[in-house]
Amino acid sequence: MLKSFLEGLDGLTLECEARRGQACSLKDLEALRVEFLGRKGKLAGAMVALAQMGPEDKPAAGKKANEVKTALTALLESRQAELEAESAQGALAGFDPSLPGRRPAPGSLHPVTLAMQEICEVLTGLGFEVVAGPEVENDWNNFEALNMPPDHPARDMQDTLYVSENIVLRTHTSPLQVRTMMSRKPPVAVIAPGKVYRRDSDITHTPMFHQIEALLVDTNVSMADLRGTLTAFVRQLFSPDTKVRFRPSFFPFTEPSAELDISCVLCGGEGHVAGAPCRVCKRTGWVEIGGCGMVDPNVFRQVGYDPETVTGFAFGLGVERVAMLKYGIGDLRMFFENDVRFLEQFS
Ligand code: 2U9
Repeated sequence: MLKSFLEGLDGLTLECEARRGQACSLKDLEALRVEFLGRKGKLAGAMVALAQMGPEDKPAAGKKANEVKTALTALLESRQAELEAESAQGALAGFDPSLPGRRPAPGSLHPVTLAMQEICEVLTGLGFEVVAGPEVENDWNNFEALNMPPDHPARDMQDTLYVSENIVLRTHTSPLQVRTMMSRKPPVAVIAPGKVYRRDSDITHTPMFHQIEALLVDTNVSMADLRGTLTAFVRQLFSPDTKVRFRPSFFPFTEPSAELDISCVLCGGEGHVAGAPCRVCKRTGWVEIGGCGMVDPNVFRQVGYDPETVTGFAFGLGVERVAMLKYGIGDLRMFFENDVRFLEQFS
């Protein structure tokens, strides 16, 4: 009786060993576990026989039954581990976790943005406050308030991008200073950076470009203040020995007006580099970076400021122009082509 009992138990182990490999899913394996180790399973059946044995056979039979239970459990558990490993590998088919990760290419700021930021930093350091506003403007803010009456040539359809009869894409950032003066009393010290639009397109002009303009209004503001402010500004923006030159000019919104030149950023005003003519200033020693002047009394009258009480200066810079000089870029079109080989040099 004992012998056949023990042989039967060994048979269970052998059968389980043979069949565990056929379990191809965790569900199959669970069915196998129930068949061998479940409450009504094969091992449980053997235990019923064990209960009926005589006291002389029970110890050996019990010991064997326990060993077989342990063996069956181990066989089924090891198969479970195999199945789980297989399914994990299946989900990751084609994935090699030892490969290095893909690093996303880091972006960088556009050189025009960089120049704009640097200009704003210097001017806010000198006490100016940044103002912003709409790129779609009404006729009054863009022209009329700035001493450009309806028959002014700048209003020509040839030069300005019209949205409707009285609405334009701002042709300069000056309407921002108009808005500022309409909503505040003097003193005012603001800078207006932003995109502007003109009906112009060739190698040196784009329909959209960036300007930054400054306006200072207070009692007793003079042209000497303008010149001193601009000198401090360009010395911080370019280099400490940069010189400033005013050339007489005309703008409707300033009187007197001047073109603003600085000593050449490449040759330092010498006009030549290592004996050769300077390619940046064409031997003149000077480069133009913008314009400036004293605010025209007509502009003050339009915004409700008293030109007998206050005076003011204003200046304007083309940001693409500043960026070309600062970073040594020879062609305006580079800014708009967005060639990654160009852009990544500014990271
Ligand atoms: C108000 C009054 C006066 C702003 C000024 C310029 C001269 C100027 C150019 C620089 C290069 C335009 O981008 S550019 O082509 N700007 O020459 N801008 S004075 O004068 C103002 C502005 C606002 C109320």
